[in-house]
Amino acid sequence: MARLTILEHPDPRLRMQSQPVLAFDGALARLVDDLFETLYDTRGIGLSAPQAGVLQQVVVTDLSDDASAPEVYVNPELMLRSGLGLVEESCLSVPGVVGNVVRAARIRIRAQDRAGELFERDLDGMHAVCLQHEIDHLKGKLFIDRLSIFRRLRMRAAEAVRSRNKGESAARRSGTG
Ligand code: GNR
Ligand code: NI
Repeated sequence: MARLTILEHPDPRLRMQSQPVLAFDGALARLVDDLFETLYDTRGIGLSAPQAGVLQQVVVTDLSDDASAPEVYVNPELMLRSGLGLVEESCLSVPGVVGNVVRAARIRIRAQDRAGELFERDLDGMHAVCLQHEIDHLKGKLFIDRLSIFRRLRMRAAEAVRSRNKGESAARRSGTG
């Protein structure tokens, strides 16, 4: 097993569409194991393959606090959604940012397990939030895209200041400032 490096925003790979898994082979088993090792290492509740730079539709979750509830979702699809809820989210690929996101309160997921067996599962609470967040990753979407327009404008302003400061200190170092 190996701990994978998690890509961080604004890495362009986080914006790409992940491809369906076609082969349920040893390579997939290794990827799933590595995603779990990385998930437990970072103490997250869910992790998607594209966050590790692997553009395949693979998600792992564990919402227990003692690593006792590992779940694998290969090629997950949202079948039903109902209700709405507002939950504060964070993302391993967007360190230092938290924000409230509106999500469906209850969902039905259809997915395959690591052996390729198809299953359906109804989820609610944090489980439902987590799966919606991970399926977004498979589509190149991040939770910051779902924050309020006010919040996103404020983040963009802060990012502009940061990159300007970075440019100024680089210019100072190179003597062109
Ligand atoms: O660890 C995580 N916590 C979390 C909290 C609220 C909503 C979603 C999440 S998922 C996140 C890990 C992550 O970034 N998965 O993609
Ligand atoms: Ni995330």
